[in-house]
Order: sequence, then C-alpha cells, then structure tokens
Amino acid sequence: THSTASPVRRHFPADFLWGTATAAHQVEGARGEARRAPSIWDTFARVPGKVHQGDTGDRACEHHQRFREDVALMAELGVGAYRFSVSWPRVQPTGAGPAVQRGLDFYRALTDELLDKGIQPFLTLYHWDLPQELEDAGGWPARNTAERFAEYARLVAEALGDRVEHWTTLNEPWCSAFLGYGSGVHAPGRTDPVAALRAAHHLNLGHGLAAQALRAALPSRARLMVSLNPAVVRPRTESEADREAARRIDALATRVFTGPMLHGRYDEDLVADTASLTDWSCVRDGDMAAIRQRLDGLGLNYYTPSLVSAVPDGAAGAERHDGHGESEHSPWPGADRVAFHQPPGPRTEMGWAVDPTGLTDLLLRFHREAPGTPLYVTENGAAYEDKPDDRGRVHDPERIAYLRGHLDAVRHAREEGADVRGYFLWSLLDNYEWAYGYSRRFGAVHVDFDTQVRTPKSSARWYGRVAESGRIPEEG
Ligand code: PNW
Repeated sequence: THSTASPVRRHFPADFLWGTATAAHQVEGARGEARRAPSIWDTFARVPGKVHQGDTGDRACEHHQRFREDVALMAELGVGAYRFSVSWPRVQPTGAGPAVQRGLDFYRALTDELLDKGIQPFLTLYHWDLPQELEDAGGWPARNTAERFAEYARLVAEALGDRVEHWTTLNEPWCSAFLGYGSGVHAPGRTDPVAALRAAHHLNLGHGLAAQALRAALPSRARLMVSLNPAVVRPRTESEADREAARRIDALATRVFTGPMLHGRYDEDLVADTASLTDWSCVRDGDMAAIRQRLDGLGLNYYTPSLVSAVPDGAAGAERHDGHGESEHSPWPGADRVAFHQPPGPRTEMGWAVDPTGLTDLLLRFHREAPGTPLYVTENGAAYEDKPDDRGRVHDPERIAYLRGHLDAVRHAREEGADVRGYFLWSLLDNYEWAYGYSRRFGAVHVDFDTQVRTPKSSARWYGRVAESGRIPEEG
C-alpha cells in the first residue's frame, strides 16, 4: 500500500473512515430467531399493496446467520467501518421489560467479529423497526414511545458499551415521522398529518432521552451521533414565491429536527406554517433542553436534491415528483401549495436525480450550522439494475460514476473546511429496500435472493481501492 499512499497524493487523510452501511430489518432475516417479535415493518409488509410484490424481511440477506461471511467480505474489500442497526424487537420484543440475552448475543458476536478484523462498528439504535406492541400503544405520536426508546438505549449500552465506540440514536427520523405517519408509504402506514408532526416531536424527544441514557451508561470515550436526511432544497426559480416554497420544505424536512437537536427550539416559521394543524401542545416544559444534547458527530444521509416551486393561487393542487413514493397523502403537512419537480439530468433506478453538488452544499451547511461537530456521510449510494453476466460477474459502471462524483463532492467540502471524518456507502449488500421490496439494488455486493450467494460488484472493488489509497482514481 505504501506506493499509492504517499501523503501528497492522497485526497483523504489516512484516518478518514471508509465504511459501508446496512440496517437490521433490511439484511438480517431470521424473523423467528430467539424471541424476535414483530416490528411495524413485519406488519406493514403484510398489508396488501403496501410493499412491492408483498416482499417481507423474513429472510432478507440472512445476515443474522451469515454475518461472519459478510464481515470477511468487508475485510477483503478493505473497508474500515461498518454501520449497522440493532433490531429493537430482537432485544426487547414488546418494547418494554428486560433485554433478551440471545438478541444481544447476536450483536456481541457481530461486533466481536468486526473488531477482530479491524473494522470499527458504528451502531444505530433505531432504523425504523419499532416493536409492533409499541405501535399498538400509539407509536411515535405517543410520548411513551420516546421514553421506552431511552430505556432500550440503556439496555443496549449496558450490553455493548465495552466494545462499541460510535453510537447513533435514530436513522432518518424524517422518514419515520412523515413517510410512516403522513404519506403512509412506510410502516406503520398511517396518513394523519397531525400524528406525523407529533411523531416528529417524540422522535426528537426519544433522541434526547436516549442520548442522556447513553451518556450515563457508556464509558467517556463513547461518541454519540444522530443520522439525519436533511433535504437539499432548491427553488425552481429565484422568485420570492419559489424561495418561500423552498423555505417551507426546509423547515419540514430538516429544521423540524435540527432546530431542537442543535439549537433547542422549533423555528417560528415552522410553528406558523403548521398552526392550522397543531398548536404543538405535545411539547412540554423541559423538552427542548432534553432534546438538545451535545453531539460528538452528525451523520448526514444524502442521495438527491429536491427541486420545488410554489403552486400559484387558483391553480390545481400540487404535483409531486419528490421521489418519496406513491401516495395521495402528502408527507409535507401544511405545504399543499408546494410542487416538486424532477430535476434535469441522469437518474438512478429509484428515479432520483444524480447531483453530487447537493452533497457538498449539505456538508458545508452543517459545517457552518454545527461548528466543531465532526460530520459523517452515514449514507450515500445508488440503485441500479445490476445483473450478473454469463460468467457470474456484476459490472456496475453507473454506480462507480455515482460514487466517484459524490466522493469528489465530499473531498470538495473538506477542502472548503468541512470536518468530514468518514463516508459510508449505502449499502454493503443488495437488500430489502422497504416499500420497494427486493426490486431495488443498492449493494456494492450483489445478493442472489434465491441462493444467498454474494458477488462483489465492480464498484465494490473500486471502493476498496479508494479506501486503501485515500484517492479517487482518475479513471477506472
Ligand atoms: C434511506 N425518501 O431511506 C434509508 O436510511 C435506507 O434504509 C434506505 O435503504 C436508503 O435510504 C435508500 O432508500 C430512504 O423517500 C427512503 O426520501 C426514502 C427516502 C429517503 C431515504
């Protein structure tokens, strides 16, 4: 490695973390193992019409059984970090009470295997698989769920605090709140804008209470983070009306979380925009202080920007090409007069526009807004229709081009001063892509879902070379 690692030629420092990411429900399978109880995604997938072809996470990538093979793959590729999530219903089947030892044992074995191979575990506590019993008791719109989440966080911290340094509370609470309870394209599939806003507050509260529980239970070297998917919103024109539309979406997508988490407040414009729906009476005294916890890192997930315009008064209702799935119900409470447009240029198999400049903009925004907080790209990647050729190889030049562009964008943000410490490719494996089931492949490694055979795509080898050299190659 020394020949390529000469410091002047690197684009990223030697201690930059190169990782891949997955989430429990998308890869583990092993639905019946030990006492793993149903999560909202097990239930939702069984509602006709909700998930592509009724696909479930029952088997997924069988990562629960095959994790040693998967860790060996990571080691072979040469990536230094693995972002995974813990399945809440595997650890605490009903979302309350003591932890199930067998559930915790799996994550112990996984983290041991990672550490043994020199791969840093980045643990996420919640990547969308709420225990069904907690949903039955009200789900995230209910305050109790936030309190239960903090208790679960403590149980996991007590079990794994000796071996995991990087802890993330929530993954993309926007999706949990607004796709889960607003548009209903994600579990639990409710379509109530008020419930969605209450869910957002209780996810914020859950984050804050969990962060406190983690600080109390973990050794001082532990690093606490959250992973958000802030929208990179662009107004279609510079008109005041279009910029106002962009402001609204920024409030509902991003500031509804970063306001309380980073600054201890809900911004006045957000409160005003949603005033016809809620008076935010779910916010109690002390909540803002509870939510605003010191963070040792901020995780940012980025795929594509959003292009918006105002719908003129008198015109018909807003069109939506926001890439957030099909639903008559909007994931944007109170923003009925905002239209979403397909940005120009190439798209991935999700229909998402490829635009790396959005990632630079996003990193520089939080470099300014959260000064001193190390930033991590906790997800970035693309779905393409990858098929093995007749010799069983998977050649995915589009994904390599996507990654190259976005890594260049990270490099650019770093040159502008952003303290970006790591990058996690979504995803290690083709996996259960939520409402799209197994029909969208984000993996650097191809998975045959009949045989469970893993085949690293050409992008996996390409990414491994980047990780090893700290350089984005000029070509190939
Ligand atoms: C993220 N949207 O999901 C998740 O964190 C991953 O689990 C997922 O596999 C990945 O991105 C790819 O989709 C999102 O509609 C799902 O805006 C939907 C949206 C955004 C992110």
